[in-house]
Amino acid sequence: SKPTLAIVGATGAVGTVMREVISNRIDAWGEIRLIASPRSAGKKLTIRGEEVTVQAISPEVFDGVDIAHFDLPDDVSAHWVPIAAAKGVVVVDKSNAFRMDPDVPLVVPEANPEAARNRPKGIIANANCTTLALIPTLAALHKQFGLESMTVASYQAASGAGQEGFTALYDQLTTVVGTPGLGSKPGDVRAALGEAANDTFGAPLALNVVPKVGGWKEDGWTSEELKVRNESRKILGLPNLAVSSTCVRVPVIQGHSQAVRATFTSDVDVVSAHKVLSDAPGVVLVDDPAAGRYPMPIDAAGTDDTYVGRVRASLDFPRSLDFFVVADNLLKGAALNSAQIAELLLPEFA
Ligand code: 11C
Repeated sequence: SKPTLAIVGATGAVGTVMREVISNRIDAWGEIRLIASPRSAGKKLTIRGEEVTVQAISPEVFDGVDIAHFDLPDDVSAHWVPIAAAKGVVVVDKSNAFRMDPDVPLVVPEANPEAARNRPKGIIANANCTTLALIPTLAALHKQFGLESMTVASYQAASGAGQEGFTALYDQLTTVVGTPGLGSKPGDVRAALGEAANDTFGAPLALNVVPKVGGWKEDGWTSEELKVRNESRKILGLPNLAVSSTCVRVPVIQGHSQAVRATFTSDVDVVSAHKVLSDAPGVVLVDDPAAGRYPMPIDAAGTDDTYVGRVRASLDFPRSLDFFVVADNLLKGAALNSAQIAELLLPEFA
């Protein structure tokens, strides 16, 4: 019989996309349970065209479940994931709670699918959405040219902060559009939007960019910047990869973009890089600037692939390429990658 699947955190921004992704991919699953906090229990949500009643999270709700997708806040995942895993459930967890645990593989199917088989704790972690946008491109280039270091600047969408994120951006945009002339004097946008506009992103996002994503960590780095560094190292199996990352929130709804300079151990040129990227799984090369073709979030949003373009040989850095990547932060950046991980496990349940 087909394996039983659970979606934990089924009601959030990623949970909603998760239900769509599962509904639209191969129908490999028997029963699908939707699980959320007691607050959402009893709600009816649609998956595979059928209404399913949301169940409150409890140890018993995992009885008979084969694979569970978790999308919960870090501390809530840290509590519930081991409870599900102790019941023999294979957990695919999207939080940050287990990503750097040496006994938990951090899997991106385009880069390290084999890692999913070795999971001593019964847990597989799903990477951060910013890391995930980079990995299919980096993995392909690394295989061919040997990645040595990278410098990254991100342009991250509001929906990285969940439902609250894009609601806040739409609200702020509505206000600034109704107040013509804003954005040319210090403080005028802040005054129009009020103190509450700092709540979601730390500063207003409409007509602005905010060079802070995540929480503050040691020495001025943010959690998001450290995730890009640590997770890329782990997924690519390059513990000493030199990484410098600056993460920035921009007034985009869906789709995280990144400007990257990557340095390799071998010589690299644009023609060979184009060839590698054209053949890379999960990567679409969009690189015809003269025709106005380069990757952008308005074209990537709602799609499964990661996009790369603006590939240039760095002028002042040997063995280096500059390029621009974009991926939907809720799809490849979250729900889709988890769904792909779960599909890797299917032969074990055949
Ligand atoms: C953002 N990347 O765009 C974050 C959200 O570690 O999974 C996801 C945080 C994480 O705000």
